[in-house]
Amino acid sequence: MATQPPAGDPVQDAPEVTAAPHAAAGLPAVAHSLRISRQQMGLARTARTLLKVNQKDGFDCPGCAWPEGDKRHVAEFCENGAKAVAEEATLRRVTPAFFAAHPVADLASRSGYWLGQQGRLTHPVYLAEGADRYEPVTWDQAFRIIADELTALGSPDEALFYTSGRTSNEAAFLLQLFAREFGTNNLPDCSNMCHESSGSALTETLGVGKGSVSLDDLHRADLIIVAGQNPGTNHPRMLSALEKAKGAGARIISVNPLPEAGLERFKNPQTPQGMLRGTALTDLFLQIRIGGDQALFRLLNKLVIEAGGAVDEDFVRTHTHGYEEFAAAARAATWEETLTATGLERTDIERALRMILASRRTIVCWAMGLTQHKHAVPTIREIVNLLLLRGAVGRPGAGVCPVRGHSNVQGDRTMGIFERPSAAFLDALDKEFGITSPRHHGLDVVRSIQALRDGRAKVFFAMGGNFVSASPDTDVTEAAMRRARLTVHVSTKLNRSHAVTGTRALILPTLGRTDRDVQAGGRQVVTVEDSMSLVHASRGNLPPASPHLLSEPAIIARMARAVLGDASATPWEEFERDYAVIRDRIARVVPGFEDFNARLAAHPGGFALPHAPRDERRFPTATGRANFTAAPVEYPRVPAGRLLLQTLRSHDQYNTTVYGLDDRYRGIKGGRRVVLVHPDDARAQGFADGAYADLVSEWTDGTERRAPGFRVVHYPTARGCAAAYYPETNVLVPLDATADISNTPASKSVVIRLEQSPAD
Ligand SMILES: Nc1nc2c(c(=O)[nH]1)N[C@H]1C(S)=C(S)[C@@H](COP(=O)(O)OP(=O)(O)OC[C@H]3O[C@@H](n4cnc5c(=O)[nH]c(N)nc54)[C@H](O)[C@@H]3O)O[C@H]1N2
Ligand SMILES: Nc1nc2c(c(=O)[nH]1)N[C@H]1C(S)=C(S)[C@@H](COP(=O)(O)OP(=O)(O)OC[C@H]3O[C@@H](n4cnc5c(=O)[nH]c(N)nc54)[C@H](O)[C@@H]3O)O[C@H]1N2
Ligand SMILES: [Mo]
Repeated sequence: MATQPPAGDPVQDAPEVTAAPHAAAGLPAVAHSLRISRQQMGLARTARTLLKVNQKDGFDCPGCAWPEGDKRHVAEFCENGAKAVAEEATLRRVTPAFFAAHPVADLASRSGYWLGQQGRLTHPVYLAEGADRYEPVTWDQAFRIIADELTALGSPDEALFYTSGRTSNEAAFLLQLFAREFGTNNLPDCSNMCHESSGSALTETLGVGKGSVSLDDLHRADLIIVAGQNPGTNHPRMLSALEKAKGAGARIISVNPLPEAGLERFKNPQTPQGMLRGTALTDLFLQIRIGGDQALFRLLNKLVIEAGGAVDEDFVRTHTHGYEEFAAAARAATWEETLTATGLERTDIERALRMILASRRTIVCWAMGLTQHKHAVPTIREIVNLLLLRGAVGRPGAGVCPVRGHSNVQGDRTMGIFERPSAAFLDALDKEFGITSPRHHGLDVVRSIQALRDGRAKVFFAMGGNFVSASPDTDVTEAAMRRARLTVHVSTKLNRSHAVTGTRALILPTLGRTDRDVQAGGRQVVTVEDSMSLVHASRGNLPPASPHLLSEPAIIARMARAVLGDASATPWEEFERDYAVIRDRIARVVPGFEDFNARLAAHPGGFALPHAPRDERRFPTATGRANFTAAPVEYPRVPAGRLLLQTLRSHDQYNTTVYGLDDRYRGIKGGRRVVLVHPDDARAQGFADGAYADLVSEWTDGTERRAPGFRVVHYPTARGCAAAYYPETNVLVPLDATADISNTPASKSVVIRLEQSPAD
């Protein structure tokens, strides 16, 4: 069951550790991003590309989903945005000659870092049954292969159509239309592993599964709680917003098992004084135990209720449902249990309470630190409870702010990439296209893997992403993928999913965000939706990485014609010719997109989608009001001698794409196989700093999983907790370890023990 470090891979993983800095960004960030950009694309292309990131006539940064704001800096980019751009705009190429020289078995022995470093894919390639390597194939042949396999299936539900969150609105809309016309709702996406818990919790309680604040709200807030998020690395531009809010008097609480450099102090590279001194961001750091957040917020809610006059009674009476039941549950919370669950000091929680009571405009931001736990959904609902108590939803400067990951992950959902679509959405789609979409729900990521494993799914198609590396339980997932009859990846770069294939496999190379997209109808733009529901255009300006690339909409349109043939009345050819035609259809199907093309032209900076709770304090839930909820408090119980492992991102990666081997903000250099453990916990288990350990996860069914050879780093994380990078540690996350309700892999709470590494 062990995933060994790859053999024959020249990339050496030899981590060194220095003291972690206490500030993020500043000069080192600028220097680092320029170095990586120059290595990948040379100086002229670096200048030309970076100047267009997030400008109104440029392309949307392929990095994170943080919004741009209206007054853009000349270079509205951050270090990690620049790295994401360089990764895509690289001058390196993966050509047919590369595939001739590297059989699939060779690719499978390489690290993800090595694969990504080879450059942009240039030609469609095919791995025939029994062949040992990919060979070039024409586009027509590729679509014929897909059509043959799809039409041979016993049921459309034996096909899976995965989407990663870089896909544009236009491509996403076409993909879900194609899947439903073909006859399945099997549309798993990266959201299933990401903010699904947020969507589940918010839809039930507020009626809309998205954040309720704008950038302007953030600037106006007087208290911002950042829980389970590391913006310094993953949403660096958010630090500018926090800095601005601070400048206007806001206070910031960060809730995290790790002291994250970006949240401590931010050196704004856009201002001279920021470069020198920086701004201290966090006023109160609650160093919580992994998984303790629901208990923390439950107790805070009890204290708010008991504080007298702190509950916004008018709001509660007029707009909410379920207060009494919730208040009774909250009153039952105890200090004792909360201190055990959180590992916090009483005085810290009392300070947090005072800051909450002193604030009229409170925003809570969160990301994967809250969503990837067994009890993630009730945890996020507990945050909603707090905001409802304070009437802090649908008021300027206040609300919920789940900070999304991929740059268009939110838009893909809006476009219907969802395995459990609403009846209203399907009705609108059917009416517009004269089709009959299946009404039964499809499979999410975890259920897709189970279906492949059990032989119930046979064709796997991915619109971007790196499914086998991003998914939990690597060995199980890879074995499942190898059972497929056909695997198809629409990709920009090589990754491990291309080396772990079904009986037959295709790699279809596509345009990225930075590439110019010209179709028969002229130069095209695509659109994306950011984390704050702003929709705007994105235009690539670089010559495509190869003349053989097709755009994502073109690939779907041609696949649809090959598969559906004359049976389809959908104008796939017109869609490929001119994406404005796709937008006209989106306008008629998706609420909030009326007059899509006209509004896009009128608002180059983007337009905001409606959000009933934010705009009019209307809550389209089952009760017609905002719902208080009162789930029992849960937190992970860790047996003696074990640690709770969270799997997270280093500063030099974008999900499964590794840019480099450093994690500058945590003082790690030259390697990724590290495990961060509190010095007292490490010593108690006999591990000196620098010792090597195997990480062994223990699952409730008695099974164990092993990731060998991690350097132990004594690190000031919360007691009883550990941290190591994903995807190297995905092998430890059991497929069945998922969040209740959302089914998101619980990759932030894995019970492990450290074992002496034989190599040590
Ligand atoms: N440069 C870069 N940018 C990215 C990405 C990337 O890989 N690289 N990925 C993108 C994507 S898809 C996403 S979803 C986002 C991810 O953005 P983040 O959620 O910031 O990413 P993680 O590295 O998973 O960090 C999780 C944070 O939660 C904390 N945490 C872990 N467990 C707990 C807990 O139980 N309670 C609390 N309170 N905190 C906890 C961790 O210490 C860490 O600070 O970033 C997006 N942006
Ligand atoms: N253990 C653990 N597992 C996790 C997480 C965790 O925190 N811990 N986080 C989870 C989260 S939040 C997420 S979002 C998922 C990410 O899961 P994915 O979205 O599947 O993974 P990525 O690494 O973002 O995908 C990278 C690949 O996308 C392709 N690509 C890049 N740009 C484009 C494009 O424009 N078009 C197309 N077609 N392809 C493109 C490239 O080929 C690249 O290799 O991983 C999840 N897995
Ligand atoms: Mo994500």
